[in-house]
Amino acid sequence: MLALLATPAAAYEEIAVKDGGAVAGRVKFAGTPPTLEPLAVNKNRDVCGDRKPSEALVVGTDGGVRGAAILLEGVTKGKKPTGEVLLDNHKCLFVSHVTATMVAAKARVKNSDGILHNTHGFLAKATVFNLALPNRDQMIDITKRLTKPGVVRVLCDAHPHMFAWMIVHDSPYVAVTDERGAFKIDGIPPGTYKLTMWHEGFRAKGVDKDGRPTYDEPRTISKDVTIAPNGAATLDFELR
Ligand SMILES: [Cu+2]
Repeated sequence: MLALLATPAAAYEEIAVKDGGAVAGRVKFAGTPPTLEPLAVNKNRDVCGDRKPSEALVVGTDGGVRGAAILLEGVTKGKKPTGEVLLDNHKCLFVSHVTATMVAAKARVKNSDGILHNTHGFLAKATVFNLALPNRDQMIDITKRLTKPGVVRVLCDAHPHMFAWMIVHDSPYVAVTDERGAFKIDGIPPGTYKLTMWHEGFRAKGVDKDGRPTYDEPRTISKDVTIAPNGAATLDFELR
């Protein structure tokens, strides 16, 4: 999975996409999802509270899975990236728990709390960013740190219950499912592609030496999708 997402990419080229199409769908949980134990807070309980929910698996309306990433693979020429990622330390959780961007697209980390958070991103074992944010409303731009595609695991060095994921893709054709499990990617040059769903993994395995909760490995499911000129493809994924 990591190898798949970390394949060195040809430099992405922005073009005016002619007759672009879209793909949309949902990620749903099949069967009864496990109930995840809340996570104990190790310090700053006056601000954070004693426990926080685990966001490793969030199943909402009609079985929709929030926080799955959807990556359209192999697009080397396409639309201009839009939007930006703002990863906020908010009430002692990372908001959003899963974010997605592309290499060198605008991304920032923020602290909305009045306590120290230390946002530490890893690509495999290498540190991508390591940012102490002691002050409320402090913000640091990490755009230039996002030089390689891959799945960045984000931890807070101060609070073991805090973890998140930042998906750095090699093109802007990436999305994260909403609370309904829905996603949409548009402006796609017509063609046939692989569409990959990534989910972080959610079966609780225990805690590591720092008291950080551990879950099973992230999962991926890939499907082929054909985008017709001005077409709208639909593709669903099932997590179990
Ligand atoms: Cu923290």
